[in-house]
Amino acid sequence: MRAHLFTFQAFAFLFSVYSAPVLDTLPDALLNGTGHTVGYGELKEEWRGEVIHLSWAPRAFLLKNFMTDEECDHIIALAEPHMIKSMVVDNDTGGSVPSEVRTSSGTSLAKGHDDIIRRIEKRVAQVTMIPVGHQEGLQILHYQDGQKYEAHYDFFHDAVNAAPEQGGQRVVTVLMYLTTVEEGGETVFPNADKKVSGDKWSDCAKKGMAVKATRGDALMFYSLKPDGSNDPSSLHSSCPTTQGNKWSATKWIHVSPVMPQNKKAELQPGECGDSHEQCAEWAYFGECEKNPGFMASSCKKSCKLCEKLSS
Ligand SMILES: O=C(O)CCC(=O)C(=O)O
Repeated sequence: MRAHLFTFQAFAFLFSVYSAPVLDTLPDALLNGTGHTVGYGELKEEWRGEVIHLSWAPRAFLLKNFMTDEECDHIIALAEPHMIKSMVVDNDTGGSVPSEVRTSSGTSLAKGHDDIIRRIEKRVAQVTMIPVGHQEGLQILHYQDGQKYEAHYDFFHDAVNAAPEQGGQRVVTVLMYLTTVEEGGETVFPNADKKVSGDKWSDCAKKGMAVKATRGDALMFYSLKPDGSNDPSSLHSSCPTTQGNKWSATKWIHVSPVMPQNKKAELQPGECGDSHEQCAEWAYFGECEKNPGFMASSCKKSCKLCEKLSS
């Protein structure tokens, strides 16, 4: 497989060239849910790693050393006590159903779960150039003893999940590898415009363009084409993990903000807290300083005003 190396800055430039039609059709993608534009600079670049271009069909990039060992261990430790057999989306109802298509176990973590998760979410926003508000929570998967995830698309086939009020269609996926797999466990794209070959790949991986699960790396690929239509070349699967353990964490990013806008949180009378569910995210993006009037009345907890008010 031919790979091209980029620094993140070069990649950002390329992305702006290749993805211009997507952004033209997605003006909401530039809003963070507060009416403020989230520019590249505003996300305060922190990750400057190596980006390896994998293919254009699907549009896929490998982000080397995207996460630290501590971050990988932290996610596994949070997820491990809650792992259950994985479910898949039922195309007719939009609900979750158990399936032999995905034999791994999994769980999910709420967005903004803690400081470490927020830092990772911010990094995902930086590399995708789409604000955190467009991300779903983290999905964590664990595969062992030949467990796999058969070929599927990340874009939705049903109108329920792709509803505009839920953020619309998924546009891009960032799949983070939390462990290095000894044998198998590759993510493979059987409809890609190229195939891997050679002894280091499993037979399953050789069916298409594949990526080895390597701790700390992240695979970023697009489910939609630049014109916004579903990309059939984004079909992908997780090959059976035949030796070792595979832990992965997936971020799905939508064309519009996922969180319900202006959703009120329940506060007891006299309680000092946040009265919007988005307060933590707004605070993270600096709204306590940029928009102090609104934030001091609606997001006291996230702006750390409760301590001051009680003293
Ligand atoms: O774990 C993998 O390699 C694939 C995961 C996946 O396909 C997904 O989360 O949609």
